[in-house]
Amino acid sequence: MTCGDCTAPSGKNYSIDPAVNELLKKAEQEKILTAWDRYEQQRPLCGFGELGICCRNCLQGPCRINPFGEPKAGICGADADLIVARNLLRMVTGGSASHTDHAYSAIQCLRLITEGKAEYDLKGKDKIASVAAKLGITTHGKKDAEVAHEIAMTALQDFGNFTEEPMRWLRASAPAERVEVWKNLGVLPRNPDREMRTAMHKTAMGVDGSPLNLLLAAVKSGLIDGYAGLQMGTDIQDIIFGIPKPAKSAANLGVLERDKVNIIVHGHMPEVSDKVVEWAEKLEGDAKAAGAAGINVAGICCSGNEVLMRRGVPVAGNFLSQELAVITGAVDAMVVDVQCFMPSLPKVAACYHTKIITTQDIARLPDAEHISLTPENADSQAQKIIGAAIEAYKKRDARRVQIPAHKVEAWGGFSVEAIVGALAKVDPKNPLKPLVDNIVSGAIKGAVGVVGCNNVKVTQDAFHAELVKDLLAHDVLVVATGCSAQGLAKYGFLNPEGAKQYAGPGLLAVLTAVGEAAGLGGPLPPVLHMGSCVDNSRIGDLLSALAGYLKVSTKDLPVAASAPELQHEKAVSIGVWAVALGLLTHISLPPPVLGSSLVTKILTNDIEGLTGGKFYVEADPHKAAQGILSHIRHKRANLGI
Ligand code: BF8
Ligand code: SF4
Repeated sequence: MTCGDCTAPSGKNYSIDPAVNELLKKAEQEKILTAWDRYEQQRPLCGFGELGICCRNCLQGPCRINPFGEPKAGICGADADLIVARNLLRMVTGGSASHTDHAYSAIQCLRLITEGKAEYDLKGKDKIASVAAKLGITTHGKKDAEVAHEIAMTALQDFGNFTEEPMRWLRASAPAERVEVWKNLGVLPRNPDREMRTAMHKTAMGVDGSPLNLLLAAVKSGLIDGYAGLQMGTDIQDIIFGIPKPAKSAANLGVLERDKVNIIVHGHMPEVSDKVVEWAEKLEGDAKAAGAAGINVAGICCSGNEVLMRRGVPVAGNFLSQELAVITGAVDAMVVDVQCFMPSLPKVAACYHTKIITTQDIARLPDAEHISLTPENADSQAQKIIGAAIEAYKKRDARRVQIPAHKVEAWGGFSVEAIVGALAKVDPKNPLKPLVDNIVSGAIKGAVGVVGCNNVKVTQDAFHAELVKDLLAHDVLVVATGCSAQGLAKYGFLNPEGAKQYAGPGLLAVLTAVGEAAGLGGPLPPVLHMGSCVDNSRIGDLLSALAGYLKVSTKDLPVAASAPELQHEKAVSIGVWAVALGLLTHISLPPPVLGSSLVTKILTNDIEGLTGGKFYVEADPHKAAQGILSHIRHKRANLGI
């Protein structure tokens, strides 16, 4: 691939991140296209696609529905409601498939470790015990590896389940009250693979013609996402790589270092990112021999979150920063695994010395180097990756390096275990009591999980930051994951100073009391970084624990979720799971459903009568904050607090 065949980009400000805006100017000077430029080229986007009223499910089509007149049905007679519902089910199932396949890789890795065939240790001994306990696996007299093997096989049994019994992992993880609600709706998934196959079957030409039935199947796909994707993924990854603990690090492109070999880990699988970090430490000497001061690993997207959470590795940026990281000219290798890396990367990298390295056989990029990394060969392949990065470093052109001077202290590692551990310093016998007491007293009004992506349709990070500012100022505790957490990190929401800057007085007092009791010497950050997108299960676990303590349903808690800048179909699946848990789930960009008033009404209104949750679409961050606050007040009033 050659560089320089791009047309000049527009150079507008598309982000509130000063590092990104600085590098967009460099991209313009160097005539390199980014996602923002390609977005401009795509506009106007297809209205049928945006509304969800295009169907390509058979070869008689594609068929389109005219929202203003005729035709009102496709060739087979499918109307807008049916087409939108079918498309949504495929989208949610697509997201669930991504998360489930990710979790499946982790499960296989765990199985191979326990069979002595994989080049990883078991670092999360405490997690082995807690996961075994919830699954009803006895541990007495057994070695950790034996119990971990039973855990892996139990997970795999869910994927081999041919009975009508619902998934064991779901029943072991979700609150009993929720399981009953989902059972009554007929949406409890049995074998996740079987349900996803059925979802594809249901949506084929000439099968399910009921929009309502299809939407219930979408809820089932959301539950697959929640329990076969997120929950299994997090539980198993914690067993292999350890339960995260709070750790201080830094965020934004200023974490790149001019005199070191810079390696970016990007994607989602800690099997890759954790190994790269391990071998980067071990092979520092090779980098020094090549004239560098050492090796600096930084993360983008959820791979970055995984190694921030467990190893304190700095975050270079979130989804929309990935091309800009290459454009610094300082990245020697970008190592990707699965999900959320742009196919544009080799083209951008062709303008520099940067090596794009793919590692998973399901995810190849033409013009990238492929170093296939599996559980069985992880050590040797990780060494090859580091070697390739060092070789690339030797070709770096120092004149083209521009590392923005933006770097902000950021804390990660707030697993549920870590949060409960910090609270236990205040009340060792009853750790949740201090949190609940402060919610009851009104010092903390409620909690919101702010999650999800960047989306080129909205200014990068702006919605995350503005929404969170308003919530914190009104004494709402914020937890974050995914690219949202990485975005918030850049503006100081993830460090103790941010508590003083952003938190309302009630929230600040609690953050200070807990932070000091936990030995941090100051307040906790006002936004607690709970991890990657699969780690949204940690938010689910926290909600389950709070609901259990208060003896109420998760739907009754003064909490909400928001994915302000969602882009990936995974984010839609997570949103459906959150709605199934009973949460008000805010989004600023609607998924392609507006072509059906029936589907839109069910998702934003009627479903509340079934699960207690619903989607809330609001494109203005301050109005969204008001809407969420009024929901929290309403839930508090219902609880009599
Ligand atoms: O799984 S937040 S852009 S990186 S999809 Fe992708 Fe969205 Fe980022 Fe993590 Ni999640
Ligand atoms: Fe058209 Fe029906 Fe075929 Fe879809 S399934 S493309 S609506 S004929």
